[in-house]
Amino acid sequence: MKQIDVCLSPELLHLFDMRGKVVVVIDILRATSCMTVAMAHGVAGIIPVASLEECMELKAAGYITAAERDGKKAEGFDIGNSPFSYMESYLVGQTIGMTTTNGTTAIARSREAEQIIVGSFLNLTTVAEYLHTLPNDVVLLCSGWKGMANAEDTLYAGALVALLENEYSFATDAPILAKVLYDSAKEDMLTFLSASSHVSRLHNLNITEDIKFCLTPDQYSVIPVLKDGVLV
Ligand code: 3SL
Repeated sequence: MKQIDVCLSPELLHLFDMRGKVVVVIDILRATSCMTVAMAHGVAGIIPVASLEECMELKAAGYITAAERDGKKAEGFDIGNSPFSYMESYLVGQTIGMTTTNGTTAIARSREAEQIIVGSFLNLTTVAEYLHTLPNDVVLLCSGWKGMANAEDTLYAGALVALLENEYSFATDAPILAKVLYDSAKEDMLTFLSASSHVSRLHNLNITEDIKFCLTPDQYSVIPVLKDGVLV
């Protein structure tokens, strides 16, 4: 039987053997939601990089760039981290360089995995169906916030575990924790998350519509997959 595990923060990644695994990188608010939207709306590719410096190099090389730090658009770049920014027609067919506080760093730290894909509520069922077709063990990597676990990424990991639990054995107790969280929150995730740290942070930036949208399941049937350093 295939195994599934949940890594609650990239800081725990050194405890995981990623070889041969498929990693689902999760940053519900908002990096992996933005990546899903971008690919669904016709962006050709996203080059995820961990640092602002690497992203600036991509800008200098002619790419459109997206950069977020602490929830805000970083100065000197073209796009911030709202999913609605990625629905614009001028981005169709473009490749975007992207850096965010936690999401792109989580991708960079997953490089040893056999395959890296991007998950969000927006493509939840498509991700579950895709994993179902693969023989690999799976690690659900929650990007968290600056090394700490967070509620929204763990919630999404629990939603995936709920869809996959009949086909996988649990490698550790983390999938159980994530699923229990999801079961207690699934009827009203927005209310459940209202006391969470990142939702409070984003509310202070007036980003309520982003939060609601990022918690909406199954809006798209695309899965960004990392190939040669580019999400396509
Ligand atoms: O941490 C990240 O990668 C971002 O998604 C954070 S934010 O939602 O843009 O604040």
